[in-house]
Amino acid sequence: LGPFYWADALLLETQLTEDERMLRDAARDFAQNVLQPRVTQAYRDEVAAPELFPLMGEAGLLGCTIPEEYGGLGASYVTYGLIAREVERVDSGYRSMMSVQSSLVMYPIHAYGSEEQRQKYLPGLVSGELIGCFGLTEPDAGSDPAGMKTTAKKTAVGYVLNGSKMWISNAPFADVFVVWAKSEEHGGKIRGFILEKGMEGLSAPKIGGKLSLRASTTGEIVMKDVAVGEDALLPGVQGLKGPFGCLNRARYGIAWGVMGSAEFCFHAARQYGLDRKQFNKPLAQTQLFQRKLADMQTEITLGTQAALQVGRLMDSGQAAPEMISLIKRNNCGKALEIARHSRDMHGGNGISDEFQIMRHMINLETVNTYEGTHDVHALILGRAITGLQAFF
Ligand code: TGC
Ligand code: FAD
Repeated sequence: LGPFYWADALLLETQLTEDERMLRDAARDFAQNVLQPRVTQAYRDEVAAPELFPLMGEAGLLGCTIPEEYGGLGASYVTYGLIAREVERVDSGYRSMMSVQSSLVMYPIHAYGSEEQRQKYLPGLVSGELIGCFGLTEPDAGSDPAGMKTTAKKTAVGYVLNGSKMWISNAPFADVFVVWAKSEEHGGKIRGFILEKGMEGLSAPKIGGKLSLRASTTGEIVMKDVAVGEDALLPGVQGLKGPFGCLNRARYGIAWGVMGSAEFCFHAARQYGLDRKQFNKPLAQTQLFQRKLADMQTEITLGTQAALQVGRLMDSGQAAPEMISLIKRNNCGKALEIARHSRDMHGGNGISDEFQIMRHMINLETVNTYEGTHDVHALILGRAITGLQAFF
């Protein structure tokens, strides 16, 4: 029998290809050298950081699965997941900026867009010269996006959009807005449109007062008679399967990303327990502490293995949306639990931003909610298990 590595209990490392490890290492270097030094202050001050996009682009973090002809790396979904894990090891908000750009903006333009739309937007989005956002959620339509009120009306030369979107990552500084609306022309079916910053009637005010995900900027999208040409319509999809096709990719990335946050919290709790003595012995030498560490290690090991398996299935075209619900839900829930335990294990220091645990913990509250809440994913799985939908 071989040795046991506490930080890689089932030897995930040996299951990755050389290319995957190389791109993962590059992402780790970028995350640790560029993102980590700025995150504490950025979080305190709720700093908007559009300048990070070109840096992420240069480091190959944006749209890595997009084919090379549009500037991407043509990398695997496993690579995309590994990158998300490295970025979220620093902060969920930075991963959010990256995954919205990659899965929610570039993916639909590539999968559903015309060749002109691909040529026009993808290279700039890959390099980070353009910043994108994705507008699905509305003030009165969150878990139930079919209830959206945003409309697109046909005109002689294109469409006019009216409505508002809520809780939209990157919106206040976005150049490209992928927005979903009910199209009258298509019998009220949901269609995707690409809007651009500066269009008359389009604004994206920032949402202030967030106590979570403060290093990522969130806004509304307000559309008042925004007139666009025919070329703004994403021609390749109609219905909710359009936005859900994007969400499949982003949710999968989140399942990896939150494991990065959880690993940060686990490693920090272990080190803190080894360094700090109470009752004349290291905290890590107590049974309660060790049990918590064992639980953390177990959940992270199972969560990353499951994410890797779903990634391999995505790369071979065999992944089902329910598999993604399973890992998004479970990994978010477990990461949140791990962060809460780690916070507790750090005692009073656990509430200080210097130790970073509480920032991860509060971020994970958002990650557990967006892209389908923990309970909504339970209902998606429940429907698949029983054949009965329990949403309404
Ligand atoms: P339902 O009847 O289930 O489906 C309607 C149509 O959509 C198709 N579909 C899917 N297609 C591909 N992938 C999936 N995962 C799909 N799920 C459903 C389905 O086949 C059907 O197609 P068709 O052709 O028959 O019309 O729809 P429903 O209205 O009953 O929906 C139920 C529910 C709860 C599953 C769904 O609405 C849901 O997932 N709600 C959660 C909403 C959500 O995740 N919002 C995310 C907003 S974006 C975001 O949070 C970004 S944060 C990013 C960041 O900052 O990192
Ligand atoms: P609701 O749908 O009102 O849910 C409230 C509670 O009710 C939840 O606990 C939920 O699980 C529960 N619930 C809902 N339906 C049921 C049911 N049928 N049975 C039992 N319980 C139910 N959206 C975008 O489109 N683009 C973005 O870029 C984006 N970024 C975000 C960034 C941040 C920081 C946040 C906080 C959100 C973001 N979102 C974005 C929105 C996010 O996807 C929604 O918040 C999420 O889908 C939940 O919707 P809601 O907030 O309206 O909650």
